[in-house]
Amino acid sequence: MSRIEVMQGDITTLAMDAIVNAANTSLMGGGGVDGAIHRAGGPQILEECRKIVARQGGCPTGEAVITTGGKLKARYVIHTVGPVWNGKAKEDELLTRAYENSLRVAVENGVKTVAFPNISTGVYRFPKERAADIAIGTVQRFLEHEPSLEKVIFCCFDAENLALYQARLSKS
Ligand code: AR6
Repeated sequence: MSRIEVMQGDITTLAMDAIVNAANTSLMGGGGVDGAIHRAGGPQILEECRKIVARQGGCPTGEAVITTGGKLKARYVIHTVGPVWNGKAKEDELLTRAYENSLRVAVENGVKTVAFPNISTGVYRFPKERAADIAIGTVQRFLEHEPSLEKVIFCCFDAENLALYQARLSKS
């Protein structure tokens, strides 16, 4: 059975070991899924983000950091920063690294189940098809050599992303 699943819904409601946040380099919150996670998880998440910022000065694009899930059902939030789409080749690489580093941080913290939003496909305008190919390919490659991860869910918010993920995952 595949360890990868796709669903449509609000990632803040999921009872996973960790959910991933599509944050920005400041780690100080924002709109979209970032705003939803901080609202639902409460101030403890921002408090931990502030400590990370004090320690390392934010989170560079393509990197990932972890905090408590606060009031969420998820135990942890893994904050990653996807690239802003400008049509340059390095943005594919940065999106790949955002997924890889989120998975690496998950494994380092004993996470067995993790849900991803469709990173960079909102405000950051990364083309959805291209982002879906990168997200699925990166997670599949990572899982090949990482048996400790039991489940990875792509939590799509919009119907367009859901259809793209379903089409790709039904073929693989
Ligand atoms: N659950 C799951 N997915 C969601 C939710 C939700 N509750 N809300 C939105 N999405 P975006 P980005 C989807 O814009 O493009 C923030 O201001 C949304 O439909 O949240 O990486 C940050 O602070 C889209 O498919 O993130 C950054 O400044 C996906 O989540 C900036 O936006 C990502 O859209 C990051 O931009």
